[in-house]
Amino acid sequence: MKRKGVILIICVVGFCLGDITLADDGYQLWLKYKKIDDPLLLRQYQELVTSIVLIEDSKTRSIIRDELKRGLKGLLGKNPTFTESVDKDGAIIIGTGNCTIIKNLNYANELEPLGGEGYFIKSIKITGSKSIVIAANEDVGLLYGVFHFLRLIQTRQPLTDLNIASKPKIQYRLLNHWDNLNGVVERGYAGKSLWKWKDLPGDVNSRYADYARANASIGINGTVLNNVNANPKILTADYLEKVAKLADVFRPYGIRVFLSINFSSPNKRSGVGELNTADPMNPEVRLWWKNRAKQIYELIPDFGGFLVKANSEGMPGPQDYNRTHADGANMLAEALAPYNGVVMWRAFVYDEKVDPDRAKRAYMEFVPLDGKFNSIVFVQAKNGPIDFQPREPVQPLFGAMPQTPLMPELQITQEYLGHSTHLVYLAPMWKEYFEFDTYAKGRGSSLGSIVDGTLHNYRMTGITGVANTGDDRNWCGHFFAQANWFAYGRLAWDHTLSAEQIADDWIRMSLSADDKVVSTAKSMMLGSWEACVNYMTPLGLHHIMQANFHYGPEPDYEKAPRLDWTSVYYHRADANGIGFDRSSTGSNAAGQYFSPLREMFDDIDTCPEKYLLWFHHAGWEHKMQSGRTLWGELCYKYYTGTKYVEDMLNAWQTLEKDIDPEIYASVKTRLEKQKVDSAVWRDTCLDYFRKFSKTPVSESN
Ligand code: BDP
Repeated sequence: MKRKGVILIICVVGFCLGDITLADDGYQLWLKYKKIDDPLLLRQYQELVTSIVLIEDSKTRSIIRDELKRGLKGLLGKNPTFTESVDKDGAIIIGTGNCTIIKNLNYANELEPLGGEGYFIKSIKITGSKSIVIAANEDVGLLYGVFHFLRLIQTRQPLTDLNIASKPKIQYRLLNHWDNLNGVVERGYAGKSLWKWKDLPGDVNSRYADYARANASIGINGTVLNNVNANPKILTADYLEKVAKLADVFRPYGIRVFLSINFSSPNKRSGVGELNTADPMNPEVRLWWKNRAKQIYELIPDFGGFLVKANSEGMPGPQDYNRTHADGANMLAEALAPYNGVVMWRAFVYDEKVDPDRAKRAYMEFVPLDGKFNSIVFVQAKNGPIDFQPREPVQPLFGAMPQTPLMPELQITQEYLGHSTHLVYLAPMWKEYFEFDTYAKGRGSSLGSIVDGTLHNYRMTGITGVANTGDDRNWCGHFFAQANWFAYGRLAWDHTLSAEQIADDWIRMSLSADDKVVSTAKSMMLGSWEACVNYMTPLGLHHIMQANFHYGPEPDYEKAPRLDWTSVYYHRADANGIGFDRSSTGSNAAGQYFSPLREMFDDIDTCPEKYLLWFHHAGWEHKMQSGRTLWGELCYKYYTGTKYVEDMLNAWQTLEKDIDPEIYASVKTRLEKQKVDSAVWRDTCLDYFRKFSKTPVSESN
């Protein structure tokens, strides 16, 4: 009896003492601040960081102070001391140009080009003491600088000879939440909405601040709270009061709130307005929007603006009144103009009447409107011409609207990439888009240079990502999906960062800094997108997804006869071959690109194979660069994709002893499912296409 008691006590103590033994539920994302386990490095850091000089006179600075306390206590195992003067080595001096110490250091010239959000981090000597200065023009720049500084320690970077200056390449770096007011997240795979509308404005969930903090740590500065398929109710007084509460929480983190609006809100049929129309040319409608804007800004002085899905997938819009997208957007711009808000008008339109080829429609509707939008209107276009497919060529609108700031919409939530079940690291995909050369002004006209405004000198710049967050404890469902949120923020700040660098940082911050773990997890992540393309839609195939659900494959038109635009419409497999002819002999979507891209895509022999079946209906015997036939290559790609998933699972299993057990187990379960489901993808597609190719599936070559 006695012995049993002793054993029990030891177990309890063991559980309580070691953070290591407590499972990691993923809530802390990449802000875990686990103690540096290399004693030598720990000592070096402890010597270089002894005290903090920070005058605290704003909410943002209190946040900075708390973050430093939490970060340094965690990483270095010691509470930093806060002081007002520098008298020994190891002071971290944090301040804007107005702070006396920074002023005395004569940094005005260096601060000036950093703008409101930029910062620098420098190693300096003050009166003989080794110090580090984090300086910025605004408090929010300090917050970003402090997160960068903590990241240096989290990722085990040297803290000597620092000379870092950073500012965002893109001005508006937003998340779009496709969250409905009833709590259901459209295309959400991580639980319900984070916004507890029923409880607001009275009950302000502590998670709101955690959300803002996570975003600030990666430089996201705005959030559209509600679904683009907008419920008009969001503009009622009740909801605006709730929105204002969220805005109050987010403000000190540098995050502005935006709303998706329903274009017919002024119409009484929407249940919100009192008019008989929503025609953008009607003076009463225009006044309605102006009054609503005034009401919003009274509650939320820094409100960011409106996002609009109009005349798309059944949503109302100006075309209902024979007006153009520009008419609609400009009316809203007129209402927001007095207040420093913007309109983000989506170009996700694909009206069948415009052209039989869906891929061409947005370009055809929007290019003629270039130059017709008010100066505070963004046109927000998805990265590809169809719809967040595993791989698409860039939407040809980019480059073709030099007078209109185009804002790309990326999708962080994996609607078409295996939901939150598949491990798919999206940074390599986004990099492919940013680096895609549109040739809009000759060679070197990358998408990145359009988005950051350098190519066309845009008057404002922006980017958005459809969020993958929900109220699951770990925010994103799949642990690795957190990496996509992280990567989106980092790339929105600086699209020239490499996918590898971002993965490296994320793993060290979120999982482990152990070399083996870092290299194994990184190699899993880096090839995971290409693998997903291969087992879902290789060689330019697209949209062969189960109708609506968009998870599994659905290549057979017979199974989805209601939807004339799915499946067969896209893959067009027949006895001769497979693929959508978008060359000059077909829909000529290739003709929407700039030369020499259009010629390159148009010619089956020069079209990059990754886009082959996007632009061409290629024969089953078509010779591929590998020497295989198209059919052989298709089989090869599908098998390569599924093989990669098996390899990921095996690689993950080698980490069992090195990482947190809860993360290990949850990822393993998902990888096992991904293995099964990717094989279903492969087999369903190959079985189906085999009916046309009339050639057996070959696994080996
Ligand atoms: C599609 C989604 C749908 C969205 C739509 C959009 O399936 O849920 O409402 O895009 O972006 O990809 O408006």
